[in-house]
Amino acid sequence: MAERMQGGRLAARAIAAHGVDTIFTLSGGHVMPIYEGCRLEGVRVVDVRHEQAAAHAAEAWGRMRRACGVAVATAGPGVTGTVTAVANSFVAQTPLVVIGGARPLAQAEQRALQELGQLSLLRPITKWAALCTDAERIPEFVATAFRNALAQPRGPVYLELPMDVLFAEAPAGDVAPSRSSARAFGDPREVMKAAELLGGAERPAVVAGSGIWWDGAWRQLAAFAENGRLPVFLSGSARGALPPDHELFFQHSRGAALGAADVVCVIGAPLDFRLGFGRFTPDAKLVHVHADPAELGRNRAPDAGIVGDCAAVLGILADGVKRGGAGDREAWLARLREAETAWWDEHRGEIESDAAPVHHYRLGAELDRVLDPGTVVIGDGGDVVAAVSRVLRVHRPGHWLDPGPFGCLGIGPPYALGVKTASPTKQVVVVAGDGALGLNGFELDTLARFDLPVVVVVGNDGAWGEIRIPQVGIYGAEAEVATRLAPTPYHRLADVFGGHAEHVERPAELAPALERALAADQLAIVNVMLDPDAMSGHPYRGM
Ligand SMILES: Cc1ncc(C[n+]2csc(CCOP(=O)(O)OP(=O)(O)O)c2C)c(N)n1
Ligand SMILES: [Mg+2]
Repeated sequence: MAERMQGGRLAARAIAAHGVDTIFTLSGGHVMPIYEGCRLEGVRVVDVRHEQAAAHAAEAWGRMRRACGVAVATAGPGVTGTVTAVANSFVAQTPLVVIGGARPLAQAEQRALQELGQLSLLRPITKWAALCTDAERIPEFVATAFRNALAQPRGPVYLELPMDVLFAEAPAGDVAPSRSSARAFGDPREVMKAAELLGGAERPAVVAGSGIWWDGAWRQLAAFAENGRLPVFLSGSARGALPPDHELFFQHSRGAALGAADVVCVIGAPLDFRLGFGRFTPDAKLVHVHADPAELGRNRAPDAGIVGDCAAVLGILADGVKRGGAGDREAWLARLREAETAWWDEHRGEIESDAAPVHHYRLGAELDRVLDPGTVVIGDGGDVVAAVSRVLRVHRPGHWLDPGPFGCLGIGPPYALGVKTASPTKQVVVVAGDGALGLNGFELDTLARFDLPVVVVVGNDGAWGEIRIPQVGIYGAEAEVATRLAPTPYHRLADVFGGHAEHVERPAELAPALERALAADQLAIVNVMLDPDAMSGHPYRGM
């Protein structure tokens, strides 16, 4: 006879069986048996201050491990609190399992405490949402949840475990994960077409997105680029997939490249607003590699459309572009390198600016100088993140995290929590706008409480800068409505939560302050006073 145990423990065992050693939650009576199950099964429970943060942290835990994290939210306001984070992962196509508590099934439709039709709320922003009504089937439902979250295209799922199901006892059955590791290699005809197009191109450009990280394809990407002598632009989690000093890595000449390319190859990224909805040169041929067939043809029909895993497809294409023989690319590569140099020359004054308050680009340059190449940097904010991301070099894939296509401010401290829990030995730095910090700033308490040494650099322009600057540009200086903040001394939050504090007003103070913060071996908050008008006239992406 199999041992009998509570549903909560069955859930915890199944979670652990999927390689998840930490869950993120905010407590509630409806989900209490899961905590006891985690205690007995050796799963760490990290409790946060808002359910949104639990789901963001679980998503980031997964991003760091290239796996799927778990958040547990109690019934009603617990589950509704996760909605923004679930939507963020839905839009970014990242895996996430959210387990929601619910009033006992026996009280359904009786106006029980915290009762709400949660499934129908979560369904439009998840790949899969289901209710388990039988404790014995919890392991099977957990396995189905993971399978759906991790299947391509990846995404968030929601599993509802009502209170009486979690408290009920059932025999402990098999909890092994039930998933296939099969990879899609792409339609051979399309792969061949892609190799021919790229092999024959005079002015190719490759844009590689987060799929490179998720599919573990950075080596294949490098071989593909090197064999075909293809210039590569990286976005999202793919940043760092080629090291910054790689001769085929380009960052600031993307507009020039997409404006003049004869073949554009987009891998592991959708043709969304970040790629101008695919409206680059009309004459260019498009090779598009994506795991989701519905993405091929969105905004622009591909000339070669490949549904597949980035590592599998690039592994074949790396040989294909070699056989196709790379035409003479050197003039094209030199032209892009010139555009690259021109960008740095144009911005050198800002990057080296000694002005106080600090210029956003100078902050980025000082971070680049001080940070170890193995640091994970999380960008959470508007202009400050845009500026830092243009100047800071990323050395390893998966080491730059930002809100992504949902543009979700507030991911900073929760992502840090997820990343630091997934990879405790990593140095983790959050670059947060003073505005963005407010959304989940109370997770600084969680970071301190769990003794997680993260450095939070607050870019303090006393404003929602990315909105204020165009607002003033459109409506005039008197029209600053809802976009000003106070010059708050955010470093003093360390007095409340515990941790190391730094306050920076001048560029020369930046490097020593950052170094002290990095060496502090505890939560450190570095409040950097930025020039609120420094980013006027810079390209704008926020509306
Ligand atoms: C949750 C959320 N609310 C609002 C916005 C709109 N928004 C985009 S950028 C921005 C300003 C960000 O201000 P801050 O974090 O201080 O960075 P700054 O631009 O000042 O450097 C806002 C409000 C958003 N993207 N996400
Ligand atoms: Mg700001």
